[in-house]
Parts: sequence; C-alpha cells; structure tokens
Amino acid sequence: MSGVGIDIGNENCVIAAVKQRVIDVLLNDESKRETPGVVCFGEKQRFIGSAGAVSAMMHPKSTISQVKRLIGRRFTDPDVQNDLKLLPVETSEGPDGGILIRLKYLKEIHAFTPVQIVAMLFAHLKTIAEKDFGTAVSDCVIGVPSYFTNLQRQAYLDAAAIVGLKPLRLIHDCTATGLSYGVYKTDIPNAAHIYVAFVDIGHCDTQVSIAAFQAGQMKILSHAFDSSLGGRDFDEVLFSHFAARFKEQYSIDVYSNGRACRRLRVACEKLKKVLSANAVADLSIECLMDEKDVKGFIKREEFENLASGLLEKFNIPCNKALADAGMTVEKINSVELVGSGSRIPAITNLLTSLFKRELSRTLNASECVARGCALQCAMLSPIFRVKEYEVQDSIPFSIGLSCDGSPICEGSDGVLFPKGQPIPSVKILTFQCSNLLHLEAFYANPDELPPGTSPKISCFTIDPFHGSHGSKARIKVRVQLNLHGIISIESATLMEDHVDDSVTTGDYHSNSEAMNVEPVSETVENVTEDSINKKCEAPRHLADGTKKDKANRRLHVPVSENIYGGMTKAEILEAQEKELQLADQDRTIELTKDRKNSLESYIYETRSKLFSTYLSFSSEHERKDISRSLKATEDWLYDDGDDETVDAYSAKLEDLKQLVDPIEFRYKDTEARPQATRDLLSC
Ligand code: ATP
Ligand code: K
Ligand code: MG
Repeated sequence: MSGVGIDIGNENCVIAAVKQRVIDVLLNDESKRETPGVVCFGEKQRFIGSAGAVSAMMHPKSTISQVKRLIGRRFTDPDVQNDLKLLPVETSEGPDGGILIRLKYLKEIHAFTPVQIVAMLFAHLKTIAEKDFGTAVSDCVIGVPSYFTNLQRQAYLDAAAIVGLKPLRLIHDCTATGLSYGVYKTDIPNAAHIYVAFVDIGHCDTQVSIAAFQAGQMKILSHAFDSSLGGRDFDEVLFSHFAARFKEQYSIDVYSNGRACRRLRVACEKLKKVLSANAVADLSIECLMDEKDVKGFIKREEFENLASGLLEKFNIPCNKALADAGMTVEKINSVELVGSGSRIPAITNLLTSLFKRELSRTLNASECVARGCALQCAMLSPIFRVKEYEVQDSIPFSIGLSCDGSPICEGSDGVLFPKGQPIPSVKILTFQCSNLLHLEAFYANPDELPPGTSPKISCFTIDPFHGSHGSKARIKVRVQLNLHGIISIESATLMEDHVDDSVTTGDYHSNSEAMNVEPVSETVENVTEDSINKKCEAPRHLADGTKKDKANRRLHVPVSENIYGGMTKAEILEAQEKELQLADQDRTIELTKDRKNSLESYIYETRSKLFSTYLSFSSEHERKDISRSLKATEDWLYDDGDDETVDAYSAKLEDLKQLVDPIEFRYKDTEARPQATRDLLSC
C-alpha cells in the first residue's frame, strides 16, 4: 500500500493511488471516478459524496457543498458572505472569527466548522480507498490551491488528523498536475528546458502556474490565481439572465424562493455544459414557482456576450504567472489546460489568443491533480519505489517574521521567506535574549493575498528559562517553511555558556521588562540550496562580560505555537470524538437497513420455498403456521416495524428461522445423502 492522492474540489473530489505500478483513480460506490464534494445530513444518517448529491434537494437546509471555499476563512469577509448566500444552510460567526455551520440533525442543533465538514469528505474518500484495498489507509498527499494561506493548510492537516489520515505532503494543485505531466515526459533532451503553463479552471477558482521541465525534474517558476473565478461564475451569469427573463415572462421572482433558486441554478449549470457542445440550448423546468412551468433557450453567442466581463478576467492570472516567471508567451513550449471549468469554448478561444498557440489537453482534466498527488505519495512513501523525479515548488506569498513587534531584519520588512521561496526551506536565526522570545509570523505583502485575507499567521513563544529569568542567552532558532507550505519552528537551541545561568540566576525582571526581548545579535542563515547568508545589523547590546564556564552545551528549548484561527489539540480531539459518534450512527443506520432488507428477503424467499423446495419436507400444519407468521411479520414491517432497531429486525428473523429451520434441516439433510439413498427414501 503506497497511500493515496486526494483532490478535494468545490464540486468534485477525486482519489487516486498507485496500484501494481500504475496510477489509477479509485471508483466510488457508484463506480464513478468523481465524487461530489457534498455532505448531507439526512433524517438519521449522513449522506456523503454521490449519496449526498442525491439527497441534497430533499434536505437543503442540512446540505453543505463548496466547503473548500469556507475553510480557514473569516465569517465577516465580504467574499465569504457572498459565498454563504449560495448556501442554503444557516451559518454564524465562530468564537475564533471563523464560520460555523448550523443545522438540525437527530433532533439537536449542531454547529460544525468547515474543518469538520472537510474531514467528513476525507473520511468518505478514505473509505473508498479502504474498500478498494481491503486494508486501512492513512498515508496520503492532498492537493491544495496555491493561494491557500497558512491557516487553510493547517486546517486541511487538522481535518486529516480528525479522520486518521496522515498527509505526507500538501501539494499545490498545479504542482501535482505538473508532476503528472513531467513524469511521463521522457523525451526532454539532456540540458534542455521545456516551459509549460498549466491553467486549471475549477468550479470556484482559476490557478495558473509556469513550470520548467528538465530530464528528471520539474521546477515551478510561478503561481498565479484568481481565487474567485471559475465555472460557478458562468452558472451565475445564466442564472441572473433567466431569473430576469422569467420575471418578465412569467411574473415570478425566483430570488424570493430558495427552492426555485436552487433548481434554476442546477438547470443553468446543465445548460452551460450543453452550450459547450452545442450552439443553442433549451431550458425547461416544471413547476418552478407558483405552479408555473418555465421554458427558455439561449444561443452560445448570447451566453458569451453575457459572460464577456468574466472571460476578460482570465487574462489577469495568466499574465501575472508569465510576468512572475520572467517569461513571454514566445518562450512557453506548451499550455496545458485542465479542470472541467475550462470546457467552455470561449475560455479556450481567449486563452488561445492570449498564449498565441493551440492549447494542449494532454492530461486528464479532472483527474490530473489526484493522480499527481498519488504519484507524490508513492515517491514520499518509504515502502514504495518509484522513478527518481525531483519536484521543486515554491510559495506564492512573502512571509515575514517579527520579534517583539520589530521585524527581524531591519530594512527588509522582516521578510524571511520571500515570494518564490522554495518549499521546503529552513533558515536559522540567532537571538540574544534575557527573557521569553516572542516571534510573530505574518504575510509581508497583502497585495499578494486573496482579498480579505488576514496578514497575521502565527506566533511562537520560546522560553529558554522555563518561566524564571536568566541573564543573556543565545538561542538558535531553526525556522522552517515545511513541505506543506506551513511556517513552523523546527527547533530552538540554547547555545553554549548560558545554560546554567537560567537556573541559577534569581535575577527577576519586572513584567514589562520580561516582555522586552532583545534580539541583540541576530543572524539569519539560509539553509536552502541558494545559501544566502543575510547578516543583520551589528549587535546593539552584547551579552556583558560575565563569561561562565564554557561547557559548550546545547539545550533543546520548548516552543509553543499558536496559529491564529487554528484548532487546539483539545479541539481536534473533541472533533475526532464527534466524528466517531457520527460515523457510528451512520454505520448503525446502514446496518439497520441491511437487517431490515434481510428480513424482507427472508420472508419472500421462504414464502416461495414453502410451496416448492420445502413442499415435500413439511406438513400442511407447519406450512400454515409459517405462512401465518410470514404474513404477520410482513404486516409488522409495513406498520410498527417500519422504523425499528437492528435488534428488533434480528429478533424477528430469529423467530421466523425457528419455525423454518427444522424444515430447512430436513431438506438439507436429504440433499446431502447420496442419490441412491435419496431415491430409496422417496419411494
Ligand atoms: P475547484 O477546483 O474550484 O475546487 P473542482 O475541482 O471541483 O473545483 P472541476 O471538477 O475541475 O472543479 O470543474 C467543475 C466545473 O466545471 C463546474 O463549474 C462544472 O459546471 C464545469 N463543467 C464541467 N463540465 C463542463 C462542460 N462540459 N462545459 C462547461 N463547464 C463544465
Ligand atoms: K476536481
Ligand atoms: Mg479543482
């Protein structure tokens, strides 16, 4: 088992794995390759994926879709508020400023965070893999949009932890796509470079990345995006068009009716797909509102005119990706179009003229992210051997670090990991301090971020003195931009001669001083391949004279970390507990349905056997008795027994079996005898 690759989409989720040396997409319960990203809370159990999509219309107020849009975002963010308008569920602001999804389930009001809902999708996909493999699955690589913030990445890791998945890496969607492309691209001559633009248009977003391929390696040169531009926006264009038209034509205002809105939206998405292959498309919805049937049609040309403003928007991330990579379209060897949102012909036309070339569709547009993730998982997994292939990715946002309010390096805005910094990277900082060391990570350039993103990332407290205060200490801090693209502190080490001070000096500072960290001599070392040594300003205040015995000891110092808006360990445990309960309930209901079905089929089978197979092995009295019991149980099933427990169904089945088993036994017994004996018995 090599683990799995997971692509959570706002519309479609895909799970892939390397099996018998080939990557393949795993089929869901309906034998489909794509699983709708829908979680629906039914009357007694959850329906997730395909089943969720089927139940959505029946339980609109407890159906959640497009949850990837909501994860790690703030409730008050105007973009979030817009998205929430499209969700029929009730939401509110969480204590941490995040989103809470409120719904009624099993007679109680529940509040779920987007992390918990994503966890449910993860669990569903995990089950698909476990059924396929027949073993437990935990190792995985999960695709994330390049614009995902530190918090959103952490939220994915937390969601994975809730359901027992172990992400070996979160990988940018286009990087995964690039990997699916590069591994099979074996015709690149040595020393040659091939530049490819990957354009991924999904349901809600558009991502563009430029990659440079060489034999055996891929390097991402740039990531650009529009986090709110995707297929969904084209549905909205059609939706507003028809909403207006129907108001005129039929005097109905769909906006005033949630159910009508949902039905029209679904119809518009279908219409959009029809228009990708046809010049005209019809729309017809029975009883949309006020018992009125509506009809409409639209030409592709008209649709394209209505969407012209949207279409224009695709230029921006494409041009930005080129500019950030320092490229012109002439240098690009190929443009690979992926994501099902890209199936609109007008988008293809626009991109063709922008990139001045025919676009390629070498990859499977809906599966390439999951496939790339599965490949990366196999590569990272120690138990699996795959072809050597180097993946160099980078982060699209500049991350800064400050120490007690001041940027760690003056004159540099405190940027520690600039945009384009390779993933992973480590930088070593040396601080001279006499107290707690308080570091803050932040986004240094808000212009790089999706609108509404908070620049605050996380804070770290390093306490070399275990609560008491020493004199000066020199601390080496290894700051890491880890494989998931998350900033963390790998380790903090107390250096050399100050070890004992911390314990022996009873020199207490006042509280305000206690916060006054002095990064007296502060150095930044780069431990990435482009090992640049940034020396910071000269020491302002060196540790004064009192040189202690140079034991040259190094002590590991604990670091406490807080990601703004993130979950605590206790909250993760609580969410795990809750998910277990919910999963238990789902299983119980499934088992109940199963038992009920068994009882029903037993009744039908026995009834038909009574007058065939069992005829010569039963007395008339027995048959009458059994028939009566079958009828009684059947009546019970349609009445009181329609909604019963596993035990109740099992008990009923047992009762029937007690009556039927003696006959079944006689029959089986005879069957088992040699033919000659049977002939003898039957005479
Ligand atoms: P995201 O990447 O935003 O998380 P996703 O990965 O779920 O979303 P995809 O599955 O790549 O998104 O694409 C879904 C979008 O593609 C939907 O908006 C859907 O309507 C659209 N789409 C699918 N088929 C077609 C088609 N034939 N013509 C036009 N649009 C299509
Ligand atoms: K997808
Ligand atoms: Mg996608």
